[in-house]
Amino acid sequence: MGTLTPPARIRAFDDGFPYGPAIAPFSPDGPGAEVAVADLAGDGHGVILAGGSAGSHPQLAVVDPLSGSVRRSIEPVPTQANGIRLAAGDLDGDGRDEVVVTTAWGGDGQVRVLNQKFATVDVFTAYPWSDWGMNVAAASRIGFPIAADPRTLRLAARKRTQAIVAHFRDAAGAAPRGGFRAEIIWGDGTTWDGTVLSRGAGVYDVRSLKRYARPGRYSVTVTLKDEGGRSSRARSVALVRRLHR
Ligand SMILES: [Ca+2]
Repeated sequence: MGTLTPPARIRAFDDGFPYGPAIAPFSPDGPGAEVAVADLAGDGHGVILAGGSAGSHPQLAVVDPLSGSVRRSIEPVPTQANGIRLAAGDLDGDGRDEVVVTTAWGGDGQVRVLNQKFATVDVFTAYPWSDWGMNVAAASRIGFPIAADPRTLRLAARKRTQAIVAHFRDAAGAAPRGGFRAEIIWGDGTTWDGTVLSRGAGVYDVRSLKRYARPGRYSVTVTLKDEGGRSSRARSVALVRRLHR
């Protein structure tokens, strides 16, 4: 919860009780705060995001919820904006939250998607006009995240090879029984079920056999799903070279 008018103060609550310190994300003469929570690492631990609610040069501050300290602060939109609005959610399904930023009334009216390092990965206009300001929202995650780590596979064409196609790390920890299944879209028009190998402590490899007919660069999408409806998606790459005889 944050104060929209200055001075900016943020307070987290757990089941109705204050959790962690009262947070002052900006300087005392700064704006009020818009608030979002993002699990950037996909490990079940969120950070608090504070956005300047009004004024030019709006800041996006990343706050440690336990200490209340500002880990970093950036300016995610053009300086002439009049405050920003924030949301966070896992837009690409890899278990780690992206950050969505847009401008308040008087800004450029564009929606920006930032990755976990706060680099802009997408910019779009939601409405055919600018200056009006918007709020943004993203769907909430259900349950603990499963962080996906893609791999680069180096294979030879026309040769059947066994490969680990993706790693996954479940923030829920080790499952009591193997309830995961994996689907691999190979990028050459074929789809196959991968073998899920538990490495312990909630870490999984997905393995499969594959034979590509032709050399090239293929996008390999690996989706891990559990019985409870959670899922995570790794976008791996297969570099397939010509097989020399
Ligand atoms: Ca993501």
